[in-house]
Amino acid sequence: MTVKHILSGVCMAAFIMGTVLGQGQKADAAEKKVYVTKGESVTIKVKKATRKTKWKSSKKKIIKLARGKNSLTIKGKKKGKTTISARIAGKKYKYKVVVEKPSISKEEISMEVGKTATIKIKGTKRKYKWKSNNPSVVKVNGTSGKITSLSEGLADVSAKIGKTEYSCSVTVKNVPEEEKPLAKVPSGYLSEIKEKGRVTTVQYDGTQANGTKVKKLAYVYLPYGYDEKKEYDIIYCLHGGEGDTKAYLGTNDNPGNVKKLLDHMILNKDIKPVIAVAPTYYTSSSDGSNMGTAVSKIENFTKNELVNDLIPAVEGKYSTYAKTTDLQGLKDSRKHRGYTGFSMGSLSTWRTFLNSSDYFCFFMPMSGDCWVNGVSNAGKAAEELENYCKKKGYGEEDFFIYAVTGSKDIAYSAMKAQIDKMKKISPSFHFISESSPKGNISFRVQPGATHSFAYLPLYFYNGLPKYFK
Ligand code: FER
Repeated sequence: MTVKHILSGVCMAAFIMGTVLGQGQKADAAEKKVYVTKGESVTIKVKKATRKTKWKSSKKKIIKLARGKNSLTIKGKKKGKTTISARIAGKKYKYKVVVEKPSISKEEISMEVGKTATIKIKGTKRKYKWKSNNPSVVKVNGTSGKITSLSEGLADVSAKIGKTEYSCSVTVKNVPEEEKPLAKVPSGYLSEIKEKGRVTTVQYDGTQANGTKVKKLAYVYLPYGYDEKKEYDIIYCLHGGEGDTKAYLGTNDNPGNVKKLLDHMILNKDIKPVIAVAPTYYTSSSDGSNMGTAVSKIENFTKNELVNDLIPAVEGKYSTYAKTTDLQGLKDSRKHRGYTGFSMGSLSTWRTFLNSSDYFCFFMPMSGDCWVNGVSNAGKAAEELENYCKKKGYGEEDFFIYAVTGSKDIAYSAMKAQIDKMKKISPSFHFISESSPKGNISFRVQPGATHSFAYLPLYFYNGLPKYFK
Protein backbone atom coordinates (compact mmCIF):
# COMPACT_ATOMS: atom_id res chain seq x y z
CA MET A 1 0.00 0.00 0.00
CA THR A 2 1.36 3.44 -0.90
CA VAL A 3 1.49 6.38 1.53
CA LYS A 4 -1.23 8.02 -0.53
CA HIS A 5 -3.50 5.03 0.01
CA ILE A 6 -2.88 5.01 3.74
CA LEU A 7 -3.71 8.71 3.97
CA SER A 8 -6.89 8.37 2.02
CA GLY A 9 -7.81 5.47 4.29
CA VAL A 10 -7.30 7.62 7.38
CA CYS A 11 -9.41 10.45 5.91
CA MET A 12 -12.12 7.99 5.05
CA ALA A 13 -12.10 6.60 8.58
CA ALA A 14 -12.29 10.11 10.04
CA PHE A 15 -15.23 10.84 7.79
CA ILE A 16 -17.05 7.71 8.97
CA MET A 17 -16.35 8.57 12.60
CA GLY A 18 -18.23 11.89 12.26
CA THR A 19 -18.21 14.00 15.42
CA VAL A 20 -17.19 11.16 17.68
CA LEU A 21 -13.68 11.70 18.89
CA GLY A 22 -11.32 8.80 19.02
CA GLN A 23 -8.29 8.49 21.25
CA GLY A 24 -5.42 10.74 20.28
CA GLN A 25 -7.52 12.59 17.72
CA LYS A 26 -7.60 16.31 17.80
CA ALA A 27 -11.04 17.79 18.19
CA ASP A 28 -12.07 21.06 16.73
CA ALA A 29 -13.56 23.50 19.23
CA ALA A 30 -16.85 23.27 17.33
CA GLU A 31 -17.24 19.66 18.40
CA LYS A 32 -19.05 19.36 21.63
CA LYS A 33 -19.10 15.74 22.67
CA VAL A 34 -15.99 13.86 23.71
CA TYR A 35 -15.87 10.15 24.36
CA VAL A 36 -13.10 8.62 26.35
CA THR A 37 -12.54 5.11 27.61
CA LYS A 38 -11.87 4.57 31.28
CA GLY A 39 -8.09 4.41 31.77
CA GLU A 40 -7.36 6.07 28.43
CA SER A 41 -6.97 9.70 27.44
CA VAL A 42 -8.08 11.87 24.56
CA THR A 43 -6.35 15.04 23.50
CA ILE A 44 -8.56 17.65 21.92
CA LYS A 45 -7.39 20.70 20.08
CA VAL A 46 -8.50 23.98 21.66
CA LYS A 47 -7.17 27.11 19.95
CA LYS A 48 -5.55 29.64 22.23
CA ALA A 49 -5.76 27.38 25.25
CA THR A 50 -2.66 27.60 27.44
CA ARG A 51 -1.15 25.56 30.23
CA LYS A 52 -2.85 28.02 32.59
CA THR A 53 -6.38 27.94 31.14
CA LYS A 54 -8.86 27.28 33.92
CA TRP A 55 -11.14 24.35 33.11
CA LYS A 56 -14.17 23.69 35.24
CA SER A 57 -15.51 20.19 35.52
CA SER A 58 -18.97 19.31 36.89
CA LYS A 59 -17.85 15.92 38.22
CA LYS A 60 -14.19 15.75 39.10
CA LYS A 61 -14.19 12.03 39.92
CA ILE A 62 -14.91 11.07 36.34
CA ILE A 63 -12.00 12.63 34.49
CA LYS A 64 -8.55 14.04 34.98
CA LEU A 65 -7.49 17.00 32.86
CA ALA A 66 -4.05 17.96 31.62
CA ARG A 67 -3.86 21.39 30.06
CA GLY A 68 -1.65 22.08 27.08
CA LYS A 69 -0.90 24.75 24.56
CA ASN A 70 -3.82 24.79 22.08
CA SER A 71 -4.97 21.50 23.58
CA LEU A 72 -6.56 19.72 26.46
CA THR A 73 -5.99 16.09 27.43
CA ILE A 74 -8.84 14.32 29.15
CA LYS A 75 -8.19 11.08 30.98
CA GLY A 76 -11.12 8.82 31.84
CA LYS A 77 -11.06 7.86 35.50
CA LYS A 78 -14.53 6.45 36.06
CA LYS A 79 -17.50 5.54 33.91
CA GLY A 80 -19.93 8.45 33.75
CA LYS A 81 -20.76 11.79 32.20
CA THR A 82 -19.56 15.28 32.98
CA THR A 83 -19.21 18.66 31.36
CA ILE A 84 -16.14 20.78 31.21
CA SER A 85 -15.95 24.45 30.35
CA ALA A 86 -13.49 27.29 30.15
CA ARG A 87 -13.42 30.92 29.04
CA ILE A 88 -10.61 31.57 26.62
CA ALA A 89 -9.98 35.01 25.14
CA GLY A 90 -13.54 36.04 26.02
CA LYS A 91 -15.14 33.03 24.38
CA LYS A 92 -16.85 30.21 26.24
CA TYR A 93 -15.93 26.61 25.50
CA LYS A 94 -18.05 23.73 26.71
CA TYR A 95 -17.71 20.00 26.20
CA LYS A 96 -19.80 17.08 27.23
CA VAL A 97 -17.46 14.28 28.24
CA VAL A 98 -18.58 10.68 28.38
CA VAL A 99 -16.31 8.16 30.04
CA GLU A 100 -17.15 4.71 28.81
CA LYS A 101 -16.10 1.26 29.85
CA PRO A 102 -16.77 -0.79 26.73
CA SER A 103 -16.74 -4.58 26.74
CA ILE A 104 -17.12 -7.18 24.04
CA SER A 105 -20.17 -9.47 24.21
CA LYS A 106 -18.15 -12.66 23.58
CA GLU A 107 -14.42 -13.27 23.80
CA GLU A 108 -14.60 -16.78 22.38
CA ILE A 109 -16.96 -18.42 19.96
CA SER A 110 -16.90 -21.97 18.70
CA MET A 111 -19.08 -22.62 15.68
CA GLU A 112 -19.66 -24.95 12.79
CA VAL A 113 -18.99 -24.05 9.14
CA GLY A 114 -21.88 -22.15 7.58
CA LYS A 115 -23.33 -20.89 10.85
CA THR A 116 -23.69 -17.27 11.92
CA ALA A 117 -23.26 -15.44 15.20
CA THR A 118 -23.29 -11.80 16.20
CA ILE A 119 -20.85 -9.96 18.44
CA LYS A 120 -21.34 -6.52 19.90
CA ILE A 121 -19.47 -4.08 22.02
CA LYS A 122 -21.52 -3.10 25.01
CA GLY A 123 -21.09 0.14 26.93
CA THR A 124 -20.24 2.47 24.09
CA LYS A 125 -22.02 5.01 21.95
CA ARG A 126 -19.02 5.33 19.66
CA LYS A 127 -19.02 3.84 16.19
CA TYR A 128 -16.64 1.02 15.46
CA LYS A 129 -15.77 -1.25 12.63
CA TRP A 130 -15.30 -5.00 12.87
CA LYS A 131 -12.62 -6.81 10.96
CA SER A 132 -11.51 -10.40 10.68
CA ASN A 133 -7.83 -11.32 10.62
CA ASN A 134 -8.67 -14.46 8.62
CA PRO A 135 -11.49 -13.70 6.18
CA SER A 136 -11.29 -17.09 4.48
CA VAL A 137 -12.31 -18.71 7.79
CA VAL A 138 -14.63 -16.06 9.19
CA LYS A 139 -16.17 -13.06 7.52
CA VAL A 140 -17.75 -10.28 9.53
CA ASN A 141 -20.07 -7.45 8.67
CA GLY A 142 -18.15 -4.31 9.65
CA THR A 143 -21.12 -2.53 11.17
CA SER A 144 -23.50 -5.20 12.45
CA GLY A 145 -20.89 -7.59 13.85
CA LYS A 146 -22.60 -10.54 12.16
CA ILE A 147 -20.06 -13.32 11.80
CA THR A 148 -20.32 -16.02 9.15
CA SER A 149 -18.02 -18.99 9.31
CA LEU A 150 -16.72 -20.14 5.93
CA SER A 151 -14.20 -22.89 6.58
CA GLU A 152 -12.51 -24.82 9.35
CA GLY A 153 -9.85 -22.83 11.24
CA LEU A 154 -9.25 -19.99 13.67
CA ALA A 155 -9.84 -16.27 13.30
CA ASP A 156 -9.85 -13.17 15.49
CA VAL A 157 -12.65 -10.73 14.91
CA SER A 158 -11.92 -7.37 16.40
CA ALA A 159 -12.88 -3.73 16.56
CA LYS A 160 -10.98 -0.78 17.97
CA ILE A 161 -12.49 1.80 20.24
CA GLY A 162 -10.18 4.48 21.52
CA LYS A 163 -6.82 2.84 22.02
CA THR A 164 -8.21 -0.58 22.83
CA GLU A 165 -8.78 -3.43 20.45
CA TYR A 166 -11.71 -5.66 21.46
CA SER A 167 -11.22 -9.11 20.09
CA CYS A 168 -13.18 -12.35 19.87
CA SER A 169 -11.40 -15.56 19.04
CA VAL A 170 -13.52 -17.71 16.71
CA THR A 171 -12.95 -21.44 16.28
CA VAL A 172 -14.64 -22.94 13.25
CA LYS A 173 -15.20 -26.67 12.92
CA ASN A 174 -16.60 -28.63 10.03
CA VAL A 175 -20.13 -29.93 10.57
CA PRO A 176 -19.92 -33.71 10.82
CA GLU A 177 -21.28 -34.97 7.53
CA GLU A 178 -24.00 -37.01 9.20
CA GLU A 179 -25.30 -33.92 11.02
CA LYS A 180 -25.81 -31.81 7.90
CA PRO A 181 -29.43 -30.72 7.37
CA LEU A 182 -31.55 -32.96 5.18
CA ALA A 183 -33.05 -31.67 1.95
CA LYS A 184 -36.24 -29.75 2.70
CA VAL A 185 -39.59 -31.15 1.66
CA PRO A 186 -40.60 -28.91 -1.28
CA SER A 187 -43.43 -26.55 -0.46
CA GLY A 188 -46.83 -27.85 -1.39
CA TYR A 189 -45.78 -31.50 -1.05
CA LEU A 190 -48.24 -32.08 1.79
CA SER A 191 -51.26 -30.79 -0.08
CA GLU A 192 -53.88 -32.98 -1.72
CA ILE A 193 -53.68 -33.26 -5.47
CA LYS A 194 -55.80 -34.54 -8.30
CA GLU A 195 -53.31 -37.26 -9.23
CA LYS A 196 -53.68 -38.96 -5.88
CA GLY A 197 -53.28 -42.55 -4.79
CA ARG A 198 -55.91 -44.47 -2.89
CA VAL A 199 -55.86 -45.78 0.69
CA THR A 200 -57.62 -49.09 1.19
CA THR A 201 -57.51 -51.82 3.82
CA VAL A 202 -56.52 -55.45 3.99
CA GLN A 203 -57.71 -57.82 6.70
CA TYR A 204 -55.83 -60.92 7.71
CA ASP A 205 -55.37 -63.37 10.55
CA GLY A 206 -52.14 -62.70 12.42
CA THR A 207 -50.51 -65.73 14.03
CA GLN A 208 -49.31 -64.99 17.55
CA ALA A 209 -46.35 -66.51 19.40
CA ASN A 210 -48.64 -69.02 21.12
CA GLY A 211 -50.16 -70.07 17.81
CA THR A 212 -53.51 -68.31 18.22
CA LYS A 213 -54.86 -66.15 15.39
CA VAL A 214 -55.88 -62.52 15.83
CA LYS A 215 -57.92 -60.51 13.30
CA LYS A 216 -55.70 -57.74 12.02
CA LEU A 217 -56.15 -54.74 9.76
CA ALA A 218 -53.56 -52.93 7.65
CA TYR A 219 -53.98 -49.78 5.57
CA VAL A 220 -52.62 -50.01 2.03
CA TYR A 221 -51.65 -47.15 -0.27
CA LEU A 222 -52.04 -47.79 -3.98
CA PRO A 223 -50.34 -45.18 -6.14
CA TYR A 224 -52.21 -43.01 -8.65
CA GLY A 225 -52.96 -45.06 -11.76
CA TYR A 226 -52.30 -48.35 -9.94
CA ASP A 227 -52.44 -51.09 -12.56
CA GLU A 228 -52.59 -54.70 -11.45
CA LYS A 229 -50.81 -55.74 -14.62
CA LYS A 230 -47.70 -53.89 -13.45
CA GLU A 231 -45.23 -54.80 -10.69
CA TYR A 232 -44.71 -52.39 -7.78
CA ASP A 233 -42.06 -51.90 -5.14
CA ILE A 234 -43.54 -52.03 -1.64
CA ILE A 235 -42.75 -50.52 1.77
CA TYR A 236 -44.09 -51.54 5.15
CA CYS A 237 -44.41 -48.63 7.60
CA LEU A 238 -44.68 -49.28 11.32
CA HIS A 239 -45.97 -46.81 13.89
CA GLY A 240 -44.37 -45.97 17.27
CA GLY A 241 -45.40 -46.71 20.84
CA GLU A 242 -49.07 -45.84 21.35
CA GLY A 243 -49.40 -45.18 17.62
CA ASP A 244 -51.65 -47.02 15.24
CA THR A 245 -52.27 -48.06 11.65
CA LYS A 246 -53.31 -44.52 10.66
CA ALA A 247 -49.96 -42.96 11.59
CA TYR A 248 -48.52 -42.75 8.06
CA LEU A 249 -51.22 -43.01 5.47
CA GLY A 250 -54.29 -41.92 7.39
CA THR A 251 -57.43 -43.10 5.64
CA ASN A 252 -58.74 -42.48 2.16
CA ASP A 253 -61.08 -39.73 3.46
CA ASN A 254 -58.60 -38.28 5.88
CA PRO A 255 -55.17 -38.84 4.31
CA GLY A 256 -52.02 -38.59 6.40
CA ASN A 257 -48.99 -36.48 5.53
CA VAL A 258 -46.91 -39.42 4.35
CA LYS A 259 -49.69 -40.45 1.96
CA LYS A 260 -49.86 -36.94 0.49
CA LEU A 261 -46.06 -36.81 0.28
CA LEU A 262 -46.02 -40.11 -1.65
CA ASP A 263 -48.53 -38.69 -4.14
CA HIS A 264 -46.23 -35.73 -4.83
CA MET A 265 -42.99 -37.72 -4.87
CA ILE A 266 -44.46 -40.14 -7.40
CA LEU A 267 -46.02 -37.39 -9.54
CA ASN A 268 -42.69 -35.52 -9.62
CA LYS A 269 -40.73 -38.71 -10.27
CA ASP A 270 -38.67 -38.40 -7.07
CA ILE A 271 -39.48 -42.10 -6.72
CA LYS A 272 -41.13 -44.76 -8.85
CA PRO A 273 -44.76 -45.60 -8.01
CA VAL A 274 -44.76 -47.62 -4.80
CA ILE A 275 -47.27 -49.47 -2.65
CA ALA A 276 -47.11 -48.59 1.06
CA VAL A 277 -48.57 -50.65 3.88
CA ALA A 278 -49.32 -49.44 7.42
CA PRO A 279 -49.97 -52.42 9.69
CA THR A 280 -49.54 -52.79 13.46
CA TYR A 281 -47.56 -55.11 15.70
CA TYR A 282 -50.18 -54.61 18.42
CA THR A 283 -53.00 -57.08 18.87
CA SER A 284 -55.26 -54.99 21.09
CA SER A 285 -55.85 -51.31 21.68
CA SER A 286 -54.39 -51.52 25.20
CA ASP A 287 -51.00 -52.77 23.93
CA GLY A 288 -49.73 -49.26 23.35
CA SER A 289 -49.42 -48.41 27.02
CA ASN A 290 -47.18 -51.36 27.78
CA MET A 291 -43.55 -51.23 26.56
CA GLY A 292 -42.83 -54.83 27.58
CA THR A 293 -45.76 -56.09 25.53
CA ALA A 294 -44.65 -53.94 22.60
CA VAL A 295 -41.18 -55.53 22.62
CA SER A 296 -42.52 -59.09 22.57
CA LYS A 297 -45.27 -58.25 20.06
CA ILE A 298 -42.65 -56.62 17.80
CA GLU A 299 -40.52 -59.74 18.02
CA ASN A 300 -43.38 -62.01 16.94
CA PHE A 301 -44.54 -59.56 14.30
CA THR A 302 -41.14 -59.21 12.65
CA LYS A 303 -40.25 -62.88 12.89
CA ASN A 304 -43.54 -64.57 12.04
CA GLU A 305 -46.68 -62.54 11.35
CA LEU A 306 -45.06 -60.18 8.85
CA VAL A 307 -43.80 -62.86 6.50
CA ASN A 308 -46.33 -65.64 7.10
CA ASP A 309 -49.55 -63.63 7.30
CA LEU A 310 -49.33 -59.94 6.42
CA ILE A 311 -47.20 -60.01 3.27
CA PRO A 312 -49.13 -62.91 1.68
CA ALA A 313 -52.41 -61.09 2.43
CA VAL A 314 -51.25 -57.81 0.89
CA GLU A 315 -49.08 -59.05 -1.96
CA GLY A 316 -51.50 -61.84 -2.81
CA LYS A 317 -54.08 -59.13 -3.43
CA TYR A 318 -51.99 -56.35 -4.97
CA SER A 319 -49.34 -56.61 -7.62
CA THR A 320 -45.72 -56.49 -6.43
CA TYR A 321 -42.58 -58.19 -7.69
CA ALA A 322 -43.48 -61.31 -5.66
CA LYS A 323 -44.41 -63.94 -8.26
CA THR A 324 -45.71 -66.13 -5.45
CA THR A 325 -46.32 -65.29 -1.80
CA ASP A 326 -44.62 -68.35 -0.36
CA LEU A 327 -41.23 -67.83 1.26
CA GLN A 328 -39.35 -68.51 -1.98
CA GLY A 329 -41.43 -65.92 -3.83
CA LEU A 330 -40.78 -63.35 -1.12
CA LYS A 331 -37.06 -64.15 -1.08
CA ASP A 332 -36.79 -63.72 -4.83
CA SER A 333 -38.46 -60.31 -4.64
CA ARG A 334 -36.60 -58.96 -1.58
CA LYS A 335 -34.85 -56.21 -3.60
CA HIS A 336 -38.28 -54.69 -4.16
CA ARG A 337 -39.39 -54.68 -0.51
CA GLY A 338 -38.62 -52.12 2.21
CA TYR A 339 -39.46 -51.62 5.85
CA THR A 340 -39.51 -48.48 7.95
CA GLY A 341 -40.74 -47.31 11.33
CA PHE A 342 -40.52 -44.51 13.83
CA SER A 343 -39.55 -44.91 17.51
CA MET A 344 -40.81 -48.37 18.57
CA GLY A 345 -41.46 -48.83 14.83
CA SER A 346 -37.73 -48.17 14.42
CA LEU A 347 -37.01 -50.95 16.87
CA SER A 348 -39.25 -53.15 14.69
CA THR A 349 -37.20 -52.07 11.65
CA TRP A 350 -33.90 -53.21 13.21
CA ARG A 351 -35.60 -56.41 14.39
CA THR A 352 -36.94 -57.04 10.86
CA PHE A 353 -33.39 -56.69 9.60
CA LEU A 354 -32.30 -59.38 12.07
CA ASN A 355 -35.38 -61.60 11.76
CA SER A 356 -36.58 -61.27 8.18
CA SER A 357 -33.96 -59.72 5.90
CA ASP A 358 -34.29 -62.78 3.66
CA TYR A 359 -37.43 -61.03 2.43
CA PHE A 360 -36.50 -57.34 2.74
CA CYS A 361 -33.62 -55.36 1.27
CA PHE A 362 -34.29 -51.76 2.40
CA PHE A 363 -34.63 -50.49 5.95
CA MET A 364 -35.28 -47.03 7.29
CA PRO A 365 -35.13 -47.00 11.09
CA MET A 366 -36.29 -43.57 12.25
CA SER A 367 -35.51 -42.38 15.78
CA GLY A 368 -35.05 -45.65 17.59
CA ASP A 369 -32.14 -47.99 18.24
CA CYS A 370 -31.83 -51.75 17.97
CA TRP A 371 -32.71 -53.18 21.37
CA VAL A 372 -31.36 -56.58 22.30
CA ASN A 373 -33.56 -58.68 24.61
CA GLY A 374 -35.81 -55.67 25.14
CA VAL A 375 -33.13 -53.19 26.22
CA SER A 376 -30.97 -50.59 24.57
CA ASN A 377 -27.34 -51.75 24.46
CA ALA A 378 -25.09 -50.28 21.78
CA GLY A 379 -22.32 -52.85 22.17
CA LYS A 380 -24.60 -55.88 22.06
CA ALA A 381 -26.62 -54.46 19.15
CA ALA A 382 -23.48 -53.81 17.10
CA GLU A 383 -22.27 -57.32 17.89
CA GLU A 384 -25.59 -58.98 17.04
CA LEU A 385 -25.90 -57.03 13.78
CA GLU A 386 -22.35 -57.92 12.77
CA ASN A 387 -22.70 -61.61 13.64
CA TYR A 388 -25.91 -61.74 11.67
CA CYS A 389 -24.32 -60.21 8.54
CA LYS A 390 -21.39 -62.61 8.80
CA LYS A 391 -23.72 -65.57 9.10
CA LYS A 392 -25.64 -64.38 6.03
CA GLY A 393 -22.48 -63.51 4.14
CA TYR A 394 -23.87 -60.03 3.41
CA GLY A 395 -21.68 -57.66 1.47
CA GLU A 396 -22.07 -54.08 0.35
CA GLU A 397 -24.83 -54.82 -2.19
CA ASP A 398 -27.05 -57.05 -0.09
CA PHE A 399 -29.04 -54.51 1.90
CA PHE A 400 -29.34 -50.81 2.51
CA ILE A 401 -30.11 -49.08 5.80
CA TYR A 402 -30.96 -45.38 6.01
CA ALA A 403 -30.95 -44.66 9.75
CA VAL A 404 -32.20 -41.21 10.64
CA THR A 405 -33.08 -39.15 13.68
CA GLY A 406 -32.90 -35.58 15.02
CA SER A 407 -30.22 -33.93 17.15
CA LYS A 408 -32.85 -33.11 19.82
CA ASP A 409 -34.62 -36.45 19.58
CA ILE A 410 -34.85 -38.57 22.77
CA ALA A 411 -33.56 -41.48 20.66
CA TYR A 412 -30.51 -39.53 19.44
CA SER A 413 -27.97 -40.58 22.07
CA ALA A 414 -28.86 -44.29 21.97
CA MET A 415 -28.95 -44.34 18.18
CA LYS A 416 -25.68 -42.43 17.87
CA ALA A 417 -24.02 -44.74 20.42
CA GLN A 418 -25.15 -47.77 18.42
CA ILE A 419 -23.95 -46.30 15.13
CA ASP A 420 -20.57 -45.31 16.61
CA LYS A 421 -20.17 -48.82 17.99
CA MET A 422 -21.11 -50.32 14.62
CA LYS A 423 -18.48 -48.16 12.94
CA LYS A 424 -15.93 -49.67 15.33
CA ILE A 425 -16.86 -53.32 15.60
CA SER A 426 -19.22 -54.14 12.71
CA PRO A 427 -17.11 -54.22 9.52
CA SER A 428 -19.98 -55.72 7.49
CA PHE A 429 -21.62 -52.27 7.66
CA HIS A 430 -20.07 -49.91 5.13
CA PHE A 431 -21.04 -46.37 6.10
CA ILE A 432 -21.64 -43.96 3.29
CA SER A 433 -19.80 -40.65 3.37
CA GLU A 434 -18.85 -37.98 0.86
CA SER A 435 -15.43 -39.56 0.52
CA SER A 436 -16.86 -43.06 0.23
CA PRO A 437 -20.27 -42.83 -1.44
CA LYS A 438 -20.72 -46.58 -1.87
CA GLY A 439 -21.95 -48.57 1.08
CA ASN A 440 -24.87 -50.33 2.72
CA ILE A 441 -25.71 -47.93 5.53
CA SER A 442 -26.14 -44.21 5.97
CA PHE A 443 -26.75 -42.41 9.27
CA ARG A 444 -28.25 -38.94 9.25
CA VAL A 445 -29.16 -36.51 12.02
CA GLN A 446 -31.48 -33.60 11.32
CA PRO A 447 -30.26 -30.58 13.32
CA GLY A 448 -32.84 -29.53 15.92
CA ALA A 449 -35.38 -32.27 15.15
CA THR A 450 -37.22 -33.75 18.15
CA HIS A 451 -38.98 -37.09 18.72
CA SER A 452 -42.01 -36.13 16.74
CA PHE A 453 -44.12 -37.59 13.96
CA ALA A 454 -43.95 -34.15 12.37
CA TYR A 455 -40.54 -35.14 10.93
CA LEU A 456 -41.84 -38.19 9.09
CA PRO A 457 -42.34 -36.38 5.75
CA LEU A 458 -38.78 -35.02 5.97
CA TYR A 459 -37.32 -38.45 6.69
CA PHE A 460 -39.40 -40.13 3.97
CA TYR A 461 -38.54 -37.40 1.47
CA ASN A 462 -34.82 -37.94 2.05
CA GLY A 463 -34.83 -41.69 2.62
CA LEU A 464 -37.23 -43.09 0.02
CA PRO A 465 -35.24 -42.12 -3.10
CA LYS A 466 -32.46 -44.36 -1.74
CA TYR A 467 -34.78 -47.36 -1.90
CA PHE A 468 -35.29 -49.61 -4.93
CA LYS A 469 -32.45 -48.27 -7.04
C1 FER B 1 -35.47 -45.03 21.44
C2 FER B 1 -36.04 -43.97 22.09
C3 FER B 1 -37.40 -43.98 22.37
C4 FER B 1 -36.26 -46.11 21.07
C5 FER B 1 -37.61 -46.11 21.33
C6 FER B 1 -38.19 -45.06 21.99
C7 FER B 1 -36.35 -48.21 19.99
C8 FER B 1 -39.62 -45.15 22.26
C9 FER B 1 -40.28 -44.29 23.02
C10 FER B 1 -41.74 -44.42 23.23
O1 FER B 1 -42.43 -45.14 22.48
O2 FER B 1 -42.22 -43.75 24.12
O3 FER B 1 -34.13 -45.07 21.17
O4 FER B 1 -35.61 -47.11 20.43
